[in-house]
Amino acid sequence: SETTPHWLTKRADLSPNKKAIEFEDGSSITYLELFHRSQSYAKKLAKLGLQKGDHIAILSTNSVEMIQAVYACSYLGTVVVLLNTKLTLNELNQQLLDSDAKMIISSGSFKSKEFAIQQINYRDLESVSEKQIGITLNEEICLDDIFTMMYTSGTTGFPKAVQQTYGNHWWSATSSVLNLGLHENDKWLIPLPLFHVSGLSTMLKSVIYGMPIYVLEKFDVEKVHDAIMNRNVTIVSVVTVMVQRLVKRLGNNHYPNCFRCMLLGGGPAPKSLLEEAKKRNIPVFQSYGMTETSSQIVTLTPEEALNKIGSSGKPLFPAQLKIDHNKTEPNQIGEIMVKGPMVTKGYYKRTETNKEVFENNWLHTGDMGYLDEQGYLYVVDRRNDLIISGGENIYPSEIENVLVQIDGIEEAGVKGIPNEEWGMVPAAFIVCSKPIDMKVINTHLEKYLAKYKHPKEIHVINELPRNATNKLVRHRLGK
Ligand code: S0N
Ligand code: AMP
Ligand code: MG
Ligand code: MG
Ligand code: MG
Repeated sequence: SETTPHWLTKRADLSPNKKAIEFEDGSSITYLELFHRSQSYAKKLAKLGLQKGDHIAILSTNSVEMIQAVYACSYLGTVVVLLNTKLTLNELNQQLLDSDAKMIISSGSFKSKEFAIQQINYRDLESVSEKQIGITLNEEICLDDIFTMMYTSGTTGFPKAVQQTYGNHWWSATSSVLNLGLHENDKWLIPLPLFHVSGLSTMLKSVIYGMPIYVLEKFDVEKVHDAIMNRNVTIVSVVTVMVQRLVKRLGNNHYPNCFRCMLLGGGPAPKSLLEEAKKRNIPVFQSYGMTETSSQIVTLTPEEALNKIGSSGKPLFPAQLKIDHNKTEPNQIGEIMVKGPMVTKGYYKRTETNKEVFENNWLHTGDMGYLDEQGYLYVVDRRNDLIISGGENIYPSEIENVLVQIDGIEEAGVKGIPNEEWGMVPAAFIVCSKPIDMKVINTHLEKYLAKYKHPKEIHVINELPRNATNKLVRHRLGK
């Protein structure tokens, strides 16, 4: 299969002293430093017995150590499993076991947890000796090899790991730059988590483009506002709730002219918000993409960003998009299907699902949309039952399954309801065989579900709406 020189090695050779990453405290590191640190981590991981093909999980908010750990894995040829820091221990253990991870690397704040597999934190790793191991680190990257895995609910069912190859990430980075271009002064801000492809893809762009990134540990409206106003950031990736907070923070002020792109993805955006942004000259570029497409696959062009409000744009240069099989007429709604070298080869260990969602290399996204006369995509609806809250996915059946574990809850149905802050949030409807204390429910939810998945409303009802085949009809809940 096709190989390239290792991206970070190449970049450290081409631009050794160029700034690679800038942090909140004003510190920064160069590509050469990032290269040395990542190679050092790789040797330490090898010393701990990890080797090519092994799966290594990373649980961390954004940090230089996290970035080094990801690149270290690429030097060893180990697959990186990126874990969402908001998940409970139970959810994390499910993913650790499902992903066949051999070890979990975390920041210190996640140390005391009882993980199902061996854990090491950055501090421990620092103290491992990297001497006398006699391993050779990868000098090349094999584009077909799996680099990362991230859990997402996909079109149906429970979280499953999307496998992203080096080639997927490579094509994602190059596709993006063919659309947005690369300006000499570009600096891309990452307020999004590196455990999502939204954040990770920007981290990879830094090395592939030779473009500095400014990395926040986590989103903070003041810090993002300050970065755009005062730190010469030219591009930032965001989800809708962040645009809302930023627009509010901006007030009647204006962003500097060098700020050229607010790349919006990860979910729908209300038209009123996009219009508000346009009025204030905020260069919001709406995009459409998913974990399965290794970030944006459809994006508005710089020329159209403020003229095609509501549209997500056209497929990026190497990508194709169609609506269903036979919806060739414009403005007809159908399922969005995508194809291209940034699209995943499939979910880890989900042979059956993979057969269902791929058709001749076209991916069924589960999202509904249409193309206008000029071929611009409009996404009209989320895939069946999926709730996107503040850019995080919530799958109703996951919550339903946790609720029915509670003694006295016989049946549960969950659906998304609109929410001004988060877009959509889950509401639960339960059928009980005895009175239940809300405290009991909350304690149970705390243990098994990340906070953002907790239903914002819980209604006790007599029976769940079902169809003729006894299947739960979620959209009829509460009606
Ligand atoms: C929006 C974020 C930052 C909100 O978190 P915040 O403000 O830090 O909250 P906390 O202080 O941690 O908690 C306060 C309370 O709020 C609850 N809460 C937190 N998050 C959520 C949520 N999402 N929904 C509902 N509630 C939430 C907490 O539980 C807490 O509650 P209380 O007070 O009761 O204890 C954070 O959610 C965030 O970072 N979201 C974004 C995640 C993300 O990156 N999503 C994108 C995933 N998709 C992709 O990666 C594919 C698309 C893509 O690649 C892309 C996406 C965007 C932009 C560009 C691209 C691209 O193509 O490159
Ligand atoms: P994720 O599942 O976290 O990878 O997020 C991808 C999902 O977010 C997609 O499958 C869509 O359901 C949703 N999404 C992404 N972009 C848009 C958009 N422009 N409009 C509406 N929904 C979107
Ligand atoms: Mg998904
Ligand atoms: Mg947070
Ligand atoms: Mg999402």
